[in-house]
Amino acid sequence: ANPPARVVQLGGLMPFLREWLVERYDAPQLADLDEPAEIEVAVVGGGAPAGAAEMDALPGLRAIVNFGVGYDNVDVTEAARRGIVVSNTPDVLTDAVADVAIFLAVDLLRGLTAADRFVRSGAWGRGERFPLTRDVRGAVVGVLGLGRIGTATAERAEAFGAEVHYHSRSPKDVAWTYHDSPAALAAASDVLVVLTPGGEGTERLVDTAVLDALGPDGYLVNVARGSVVDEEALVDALESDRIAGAGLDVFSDEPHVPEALLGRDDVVLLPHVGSATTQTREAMGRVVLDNVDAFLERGELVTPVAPS
Ligand code: 8YV
Repeated sequence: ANPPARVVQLGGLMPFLREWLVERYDAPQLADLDEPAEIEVAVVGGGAPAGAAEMDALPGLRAIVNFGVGYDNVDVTEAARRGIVVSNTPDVLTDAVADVAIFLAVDLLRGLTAADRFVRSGAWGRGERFPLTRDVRGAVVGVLGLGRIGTATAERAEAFGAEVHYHSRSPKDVAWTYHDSPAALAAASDVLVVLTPGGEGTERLVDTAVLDALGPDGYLVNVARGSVVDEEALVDALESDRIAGAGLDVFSDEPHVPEALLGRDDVVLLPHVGSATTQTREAMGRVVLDNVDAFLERGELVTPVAPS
């Protein structure tokens, strides 16, 4: 008989990663697990929760390997308390996510996907005119959270001739303009791009006050986590024309998108595709495997997250 599996799969992993995990480690799904006590490593996908309940179900667990750079689905504090280490997939998805962030910023300013809808509706053919939009050059792009993806987004914004402002917990050694609060950043921004991690420290960081500071000519982009934006406040600000529009790749309760947003022409809605290219997802999968290998071989993770 084969030795019992030491690796388990939690949540929705992509088919190629499932196959790799089965081939290499004979890793079952949590539901199909015979000997939970033998499991040392849990590979978590699709933002599936990994909290006290999952840790209780796997008494021998020593490492949680998360597919995704964001790990707000993992209870890192509880893991640390139990001596369980956690890894994520940084760096390999930075460009892909920053591409979507800048795409949404440019799209909102230039109305491109709205213009596509305009053509498809037959309006252009009937002789209607699409309204004028706004230059990207000279616009202020405000980056909320100047980490890896925030920095890559700021560099892209500069390449478009936009002016970059930012807010982070502390000022960084960069030439861009720092603001000491999200509201101050929003007040200075034409497009506010949310790029903070999700989780407790950032929950509803973008609230009514921040949206009102952004103002009737300001746009919001969120490619981080739905939890960072107060979604009800956002819908309210859009419905009362207190902000100009929003580009959203993430939502509070995915895949549920607030009904009130679906019919609006001033919003661009994406199904959480920031990292969703073949190359990037494969690279993320490779980082996951490297972490599992390194942990099983020498008890170390390649890309550990700092315990909170
Ligand atoms: C993933 C993401 O789609 O990396 C992240 O934090 O949000 C995306 O790349 C997500 O983690 C679900 O697997």
